Amino acid sequence: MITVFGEGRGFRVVWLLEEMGLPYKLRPVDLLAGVENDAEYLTINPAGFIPAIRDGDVTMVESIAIMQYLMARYGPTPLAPDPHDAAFPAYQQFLHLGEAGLAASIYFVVVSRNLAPEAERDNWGARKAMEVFESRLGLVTRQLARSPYLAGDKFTAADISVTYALEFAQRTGAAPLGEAEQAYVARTTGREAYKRAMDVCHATKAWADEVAASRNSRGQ
Ligand SMILES: N[C@@H](CCC(=O)N[C@@H](CS)C(=O)NCC(=O)O)C(=O)O
Repeated sequence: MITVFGEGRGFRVVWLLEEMGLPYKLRPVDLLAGVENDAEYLTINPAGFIPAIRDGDVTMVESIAIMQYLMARYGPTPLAPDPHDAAFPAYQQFLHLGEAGLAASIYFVVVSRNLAPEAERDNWGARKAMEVFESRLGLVTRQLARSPYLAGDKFTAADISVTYALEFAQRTGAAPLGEAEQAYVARTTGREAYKRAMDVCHATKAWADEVAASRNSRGQ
């Protein structure tokens, strides 16, 4: 049985597992309560960040690497086009851009704005991270003008990777999405596997519901 530790970017892993129909369990990790108090999780990932997985005697971190591991070990799956498929280069590029270009940069914008001491919130690093996010988002926008999904006509794990980053940006209010990105997110999150993943990821669901309720109360 595969165990996924933590939500956050662990949502990508849970969504992928739902798409692939693989059995798993989610073991919550509460970073806000202080990972230093979660001795069991620190034996899984001594660096203390989430997500991680345990699969038999395999332990791994890094959400994109975990997705690649699961697709390679339990595939083949249409979520990962064959390297000889014309969709493969764009798939590979956006799979990684979703984390390295989008989620990693917007994460530091958000933690700077919300968690840094007041005097350090507006800082060069956070502004640069915002620029990086926006320039990479431009590549997503350009691709969506060509095809409904990032690797072409078919949904792949690259869409899981990028959708996570776009939803994070949108929910935190760090970067509002344009019309094309909003339509894209509606398309990817309309999938049954996404909905099942949301039912499993209680913290993510509670956060999404809270954001939606607060926007509704402000008439947005
Ligand atoms: N590149 C990593 C990023 C992991 C990451 O930064 N996770 C966040 C939550 S989603 C976290 O644990 N932050 C706390 C920390 O880094 O100490 C991945 O894709 O898994």
